[in-house]
Amino acid sequence: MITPIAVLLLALPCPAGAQQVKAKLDCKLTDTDFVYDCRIRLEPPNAGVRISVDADMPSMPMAHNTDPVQAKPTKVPGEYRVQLDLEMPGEWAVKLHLSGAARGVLVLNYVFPEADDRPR
Ligand SMILES: [Cu+2]
Repeated sequence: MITPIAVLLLALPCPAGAQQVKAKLDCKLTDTDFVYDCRIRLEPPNAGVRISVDADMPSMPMAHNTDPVQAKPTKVPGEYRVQLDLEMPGEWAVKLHLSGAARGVLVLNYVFPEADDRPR
């Protein structure tokens, strides 16, 4: 069982509406090993936010380097989908680079399940 983790936005230099943005992440393994379908939920569901996603492993600094992927907004306000192609399961630090209506970087530590945990 994977528990989504929410972490505060690190830097929001916005004097007018210094608002905290949080994110939840929920990922499922696809039929392809190490490829995960992820859902991101922003709270509050701010319109006009773009999210670019990359990830690395805290336990293996510099060992991995994923290319940034743009998350796609769904019809649900504040919800985005992104497919992450990781090189191994385990704990990754997923970085959400926010731009547009909210700016900053959210870092979410998330444990990605192994293929054995795939529902059948
Ligand atoms: Cu690794």
